[in-house]
Amino acid sequence: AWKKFSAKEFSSKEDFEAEVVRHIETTLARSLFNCDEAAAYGGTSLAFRDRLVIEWNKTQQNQTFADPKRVYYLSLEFLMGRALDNAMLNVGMKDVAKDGLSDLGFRMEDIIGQERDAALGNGGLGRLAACFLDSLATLNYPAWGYALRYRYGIFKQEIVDGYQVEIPDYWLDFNPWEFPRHDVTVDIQFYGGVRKYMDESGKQISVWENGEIVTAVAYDAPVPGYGTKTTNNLRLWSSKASHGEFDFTKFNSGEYEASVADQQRAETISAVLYPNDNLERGKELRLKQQYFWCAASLFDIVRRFKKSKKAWSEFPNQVAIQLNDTHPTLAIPELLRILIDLEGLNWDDAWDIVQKTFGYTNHTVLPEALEKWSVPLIQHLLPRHLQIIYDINLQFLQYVERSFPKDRDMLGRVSIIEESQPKMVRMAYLAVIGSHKVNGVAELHSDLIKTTIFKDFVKIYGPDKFTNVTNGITPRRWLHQANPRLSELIASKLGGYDFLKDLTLLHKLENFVDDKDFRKEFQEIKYANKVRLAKYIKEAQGIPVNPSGLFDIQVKRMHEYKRQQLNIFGVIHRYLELKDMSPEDRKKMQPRVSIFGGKAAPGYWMAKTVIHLINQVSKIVNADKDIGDLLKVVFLEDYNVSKAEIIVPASDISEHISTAGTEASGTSNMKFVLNGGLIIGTCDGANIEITREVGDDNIFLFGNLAEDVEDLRHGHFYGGFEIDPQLKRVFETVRNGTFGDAGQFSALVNSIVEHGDYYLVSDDFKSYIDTQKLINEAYKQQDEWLTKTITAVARMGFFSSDRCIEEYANEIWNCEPLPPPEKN
Ligand code: DL6
Repeated sequence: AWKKFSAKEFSSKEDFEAEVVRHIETTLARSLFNCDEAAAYGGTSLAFRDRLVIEWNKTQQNQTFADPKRVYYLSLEFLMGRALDNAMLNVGMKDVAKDGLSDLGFRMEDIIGQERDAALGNGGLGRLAACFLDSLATLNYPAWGYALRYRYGIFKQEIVDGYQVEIPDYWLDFNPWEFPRHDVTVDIQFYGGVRKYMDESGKQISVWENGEIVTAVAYDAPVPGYGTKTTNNLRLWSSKASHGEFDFTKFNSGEYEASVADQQRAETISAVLYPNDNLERGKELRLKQQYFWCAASLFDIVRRFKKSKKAWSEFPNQVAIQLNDTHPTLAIPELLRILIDLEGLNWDDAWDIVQKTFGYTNHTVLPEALEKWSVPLIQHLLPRHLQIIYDINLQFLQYVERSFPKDRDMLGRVSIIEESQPKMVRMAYLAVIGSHKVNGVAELHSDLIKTTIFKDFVKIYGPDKFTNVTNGITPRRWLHQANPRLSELIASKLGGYDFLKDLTLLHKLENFVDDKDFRKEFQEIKYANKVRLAKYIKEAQGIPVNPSGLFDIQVKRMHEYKRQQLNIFGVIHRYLELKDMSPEDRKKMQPRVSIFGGKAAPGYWMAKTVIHLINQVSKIVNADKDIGDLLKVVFLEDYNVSKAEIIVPASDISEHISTAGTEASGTSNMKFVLNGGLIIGTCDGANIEITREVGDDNIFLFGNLAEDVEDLRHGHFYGGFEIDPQLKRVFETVRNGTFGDAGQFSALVNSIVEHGDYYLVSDDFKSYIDTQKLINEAYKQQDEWLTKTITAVARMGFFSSDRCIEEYANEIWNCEPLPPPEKN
């Protein structure tokens, strides 16, 4: 039996079918006579899961024996999407499963479509974490992810009368991919007070006591690598009351509600993902989530380290912890607390260990996204941690004072504590001070953090503490899984699928740019992907779109800095132009389908107004008989990872049009180009490096540069400014009610006309619509367009998340892969 299960593969489709049937009948207790797609999904998942579990156990065993340096990726968000397709791809038996399911009377796509997305994230930051897990396993790094097991992930978006409505996403009804570890629990303390005393040796001891205890329970999910048996672990913490289910004393005295109140309060901690992207709201429950997750994860990491019986000084040689943004920054004072209060180390030794252990990734320079927590709140919730934060600050400021005796203002500027009312803890500063490396996520962004938010810290620590790791994406999900035909075509030309493990091999595709058969097939695949999306749009949204039109796609979180408003104003401008034309002139125009998708944070009113405007424009334009196929506008409901897998391969152009200097990197820009679409974009984030790689002939850049943004904003306020005349006309149309009640959109227009146009929509408008015209013309030259897209795909090798992980491993974590033993 061991032999049979030691392979990651099914030997035949019959084997697979037998496993599926066994699981349906026994594990799921379903009769084969009423076996529906949900049951077939269950059976298929469990059959593949069995294979993963064997390798997962072996990987963990192998890592325990070898005891290498491990990487721990602390991220409050992992936007994993669906697991079954990924598992089939990595186990490598998708074809066998397809045939087997067909014998059983099911289509593979339908079965894959049964799975709920694991949507434990908001956007780019969470999806990046998921890509990193895939690369860490594929490259055999001993690595774990740690996060929270939210009962509700990001909400489901419905559009009702053009408005966004949020529906809770309870995704855990049936989740075969997680394993509860009821034996792996950690008690986490909140509130209480700190008692200090001197021990016999005169050493000061701090005891944090009399707090409220909540228990963290581990849930594990396997993370399989591609083309390797390494299967890593994602550990999610769930909260529950420490004293069991409910309070019997209260229950027996008839206080039924009170008897379960504690339990509910405890469970609330891991109940729901905060649905804000690039925005922090400072809610107590969010801080509780952060500490709960950091403390449970650190306890787990320390427990594992202590099993090795190594000296504490070895800790940073065994453990690298990456802070994905500032959300896990409390891990810094928590590790100090463990080392000093619980393990008895002195401050200097503990601090040395902490700094060597942590690395911090910054993902934004937007002021509204930089985390600050009020001192009174931390004092109340985590009294010992506040003391430790003050101690860190004291040591740090003394160091700064010694190093820069003449710059007294610097102390106020760099202090972890902001002297506001109430005082605030600046989490990004704490993260910089407590880590040995700080990285940004694209070149421009990494430069910007050094000259803006962390300028003083570069002076203090020197430039070497700051580095760049440009983001990447996993080609397994974002090429092979999302676009299997393109992946197959590439494999046929490059002699196999090695490019999925070394994406730089794509460069060899340039040899086929002029190959007639290759070109034809490449073009056919794009068309087929557009047909697939058109079908989806018809089914989901009821809008018929012509797949021969230019598909222009902007899918991402709704945010003013991402400028979906610029896009929709551009669409209105195009609509007005078409209306102005004679029917003959119209015939010469390039048909276009403008596709939008993305969620707005529930409390972000302006972003919701943009969604509403897009839907109103869609209603009017799509019904206009003069326009027909020349312009269709679609807002795709509930954009998520699995929908992205259908949308991304179908673009001709995708929009990455943030105000320069605001989008740290972007990662969907990479996905679209890798799938044979071109970009219209600003000189922002990773667009700049994409341009460098693909060549400026193969991307459409427009707009002002980051270095000019401050002056332009200043000019708006002090010099006044003229709104672009073509944009003015767009505004008049919005104001005259063409797209419904003008009052609803007045704030949107006024934010530009009257309130300083912070995001430079007017400044960039002309350049944007001129570039869109260029695109129309370029698209008509289908042959040249095809050359551009093929060339761009061939040059995208740099943007694999495998490359990122190698850079993190070499420059930040200082750790090595641990390949699975040859014979196991
Ligand atoms: O690094 C991943 C991703 C970038 O690609 C996006 O450009 C950036 O906006 C996003 N940042 C955040 C920051 N949120 N917080 N906190 O989501 O990171």
